[in-house]
Amino acid sequence: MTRRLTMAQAIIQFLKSQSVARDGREQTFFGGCLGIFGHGNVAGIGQALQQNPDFPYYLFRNEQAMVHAAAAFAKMSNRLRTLVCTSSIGPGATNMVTGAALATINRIPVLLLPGDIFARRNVAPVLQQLESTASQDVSVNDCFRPVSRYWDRINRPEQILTALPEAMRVLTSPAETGAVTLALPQDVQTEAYDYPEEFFEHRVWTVARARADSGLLKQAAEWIRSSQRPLIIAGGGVIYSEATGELSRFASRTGIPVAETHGGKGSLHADHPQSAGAMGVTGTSAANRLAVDADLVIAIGTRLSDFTTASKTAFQNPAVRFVNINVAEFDAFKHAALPLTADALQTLEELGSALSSWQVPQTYHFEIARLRTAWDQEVDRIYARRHGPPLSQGEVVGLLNTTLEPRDIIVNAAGSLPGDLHKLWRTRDPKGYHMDYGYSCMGYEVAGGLGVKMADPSREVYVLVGDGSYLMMAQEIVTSLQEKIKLNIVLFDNHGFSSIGGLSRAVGSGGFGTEYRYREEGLTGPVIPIDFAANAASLGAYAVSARTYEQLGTALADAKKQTRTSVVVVETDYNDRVPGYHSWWDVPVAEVSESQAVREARAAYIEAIKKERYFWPAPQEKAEPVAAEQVQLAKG
Ligand SMILES: Cc1ncc(C[n+]2csc(CCOP(=O)(O)OP(=O)(O)O)c2C)c(N)n1
Ligand SMILES: [Mg+2]
Repeated sequence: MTRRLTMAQAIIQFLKSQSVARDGREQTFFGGCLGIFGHGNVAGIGQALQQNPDFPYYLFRNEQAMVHAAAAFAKMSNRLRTLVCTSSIGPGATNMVTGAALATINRIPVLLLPGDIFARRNVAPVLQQLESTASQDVSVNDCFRPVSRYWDRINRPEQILTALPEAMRVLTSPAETGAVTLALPQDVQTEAYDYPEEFFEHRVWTVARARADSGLLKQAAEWIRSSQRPLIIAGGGVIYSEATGELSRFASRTGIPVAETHGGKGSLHADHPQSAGAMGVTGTSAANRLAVDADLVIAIGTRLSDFTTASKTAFQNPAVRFVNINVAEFDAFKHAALPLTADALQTLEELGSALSSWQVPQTYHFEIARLRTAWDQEVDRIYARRHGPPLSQGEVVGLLNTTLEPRDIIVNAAGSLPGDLHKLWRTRDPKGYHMDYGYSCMGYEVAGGLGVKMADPSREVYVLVGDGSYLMMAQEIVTSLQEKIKLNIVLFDNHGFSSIGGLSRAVGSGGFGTEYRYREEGLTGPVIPIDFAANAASLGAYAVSARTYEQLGTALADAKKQTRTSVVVVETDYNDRVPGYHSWWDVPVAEVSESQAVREARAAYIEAIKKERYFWPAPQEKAEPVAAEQVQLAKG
């Protein structure tokens, strides 16, 4: 039995039939398709989508934004669901490259279907075609290769019979997932083929919970038992694996403190006695103090990026060892760790049983409690500041944290907010803190908020966005109005790049080129006044500005009552920032310079870099050499 469909129709038909299951819970994998049509997809995928109204199509404003929305949707769904993105050829396609990189770096599944140049070739060069003098097998879609976990070009309609199952394998693999790109030549999309009926049958992809090697698990338990100052680092994998409850019990029972990466923030409730808060460059005083002397680090579901390891300076105990629990072997082996290549939930359960009633030493217990109290007081201090106007970003974060409901979600990505939120946000739900800090991509915020709300319309979504990010990509406000998907947007207007301005000052460059000012002898003129509320209102959003703490409280309450997307603009102080707490980030400073400030920054840099470490395997016992006659026997 076969069905005669165009290649594009067959793709949509196939995608509709795919489900995933974990722990026996099954759900449809694709929630629909986001897209912008052009000549490269309108007659192929566009026609197929029109013919399949049960596979919803959402018209977006910018292709990069649609990939961000798809990634946010998938992240919110713990990677058990995602969205498809369709674009035309040329600029529509390359606009998606940034989104693909974000998804792949964050290990989040998205399926991208850029249109491609004719497979038939006779009419080349077609509109928007990149001509190569060396090959006719190159198009702009080759740009997706390094940022995709699976990449393919479909030059014949029957190729999807083998390409789509591969795409699904990668998308649903916790270890391999990321962007999957299938480049679809414009002519092939419309070609018909007799597809076997079996291809369209309902198919369930099981997301397995891999178990660790029993010998390594035993060894890990021994390492934990013999440790005096263990520390858990919880990454995004804890949340994706739905291991937060198990982690909470594990931490309570053993007393091991837990520090969180951006991806792992929310793994523990902020009030949990073992919660040390944020880890690394944007970490808390508690977590970073515990990291310095830790003798054993149990890194769960984290890539151990430079922000987490403070550029490899966070762990200074000469005897520190690592146990890494990760579904991806690549991550499990980082820092010469004892690798438990396995699912977080499964492994925590097994480790918990292996440790039975073991607990951290009493003195360590008290130290954790003391550090936690000191950090809590610091957060209270920052929340209670009444600075300005313009307000300090820290007190605005405080007002939001005390105003929002525990299940509300904040969405953010770039600027000075990620650092402040990582430190200061008291998370009360595993999905409450949605941050892209793998790619830290300006412009993710509004589009990402849309994806989060699409994944769970029952929750309030707060998009926190800097003025720089807003100016880069806020147009999906229109999409949110079109789809009646309400976002609560809070725009922090500090007239430029406070984050990079601060960094520029730290490297001796005095904030050069980081403020939004008119050109007058350089970019040093008056601040460019931008009426963000008018801008948002012109798109159709409910928009209001606030300058004082009280005005902001009222504005947030008003905005919440609206049924359509709202934008609350609050002016914040460019120069007032939350400090760092015992941490460092490696940003190399010019080795030679005419500027005294740069030379001083370079001298400090040379000192700081000395703390960066390499990690080598823990000393291993030598195996007994096998006697010569035994070798002979074995060969015999
Ligand atoms: C797409 C992109 N371009 C550039 C950067 C580098 N960058 C990081 S933060 C930042 C400034 C962000 O400005 P804003 O959103 O106003 O936040 P603020 O720093 O003022 O808090 C820049 C340019 C980035 N992260 N992403
Ligand atoms: Mg700014």
